[in-house]
Amino acid sequence: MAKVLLTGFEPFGGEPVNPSWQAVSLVGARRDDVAAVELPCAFEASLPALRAAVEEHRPSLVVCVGQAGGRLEVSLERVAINLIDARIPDNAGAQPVDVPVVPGAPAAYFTSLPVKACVAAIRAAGVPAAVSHTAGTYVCNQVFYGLRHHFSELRGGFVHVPFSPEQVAASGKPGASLGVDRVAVALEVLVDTALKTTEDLAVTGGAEH
Ligand code: PCA
Repeated sequence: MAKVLLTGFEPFGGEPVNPSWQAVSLVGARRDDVAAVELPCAFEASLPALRAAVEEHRPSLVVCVGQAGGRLEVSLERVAINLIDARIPDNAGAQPVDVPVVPGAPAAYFTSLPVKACVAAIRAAGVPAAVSHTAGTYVCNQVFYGLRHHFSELRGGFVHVPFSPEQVAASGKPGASLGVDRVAVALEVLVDTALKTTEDLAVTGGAEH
């Protein structure tokens, strides 16, 4: 049985691919201890799909991964908020605005990944990475919040990844990108670091804005 569950998302927003799933599936193919599952980019279906994956694979560590176009680095998300405010419709056509992920539940949860140690290890492997303090208000934040609310006993968190160079090239506009192979390296380093780190590093990862 796999002890690590990695999830990526299906393409959304008009993109033909989603680098989160491309990288996650590479890691899943390389490692016996990792199960790779693709989640739908749809508010109604995403958390049931996550639940099914957790029940099937019974992991002790869950890392959900999503695309964050425009980001410069692999972003280790620190906070999930109990809010959905969709800027664009999801893949099922739903566009909820200002509704909670879980009615009556706490405003936010923190990741239980050692994000500072993971950032340091990913950078040491030659891939740009940083701590992020917002996972947005779309399906990724919903999945991150649901993971921490429904599976709080599991070690888990969320990682956003930049567009791939192929996506930026196809857009015909300048923009930040990171190759899917580099993202896959970062995810492997992250998994190894999370599995062996019980206490996070006390180094700064904060931001003024
Ligand atoms: N990124 C979106 C949803 C799916 C994905 O890969 C987000 O950041 O919410």
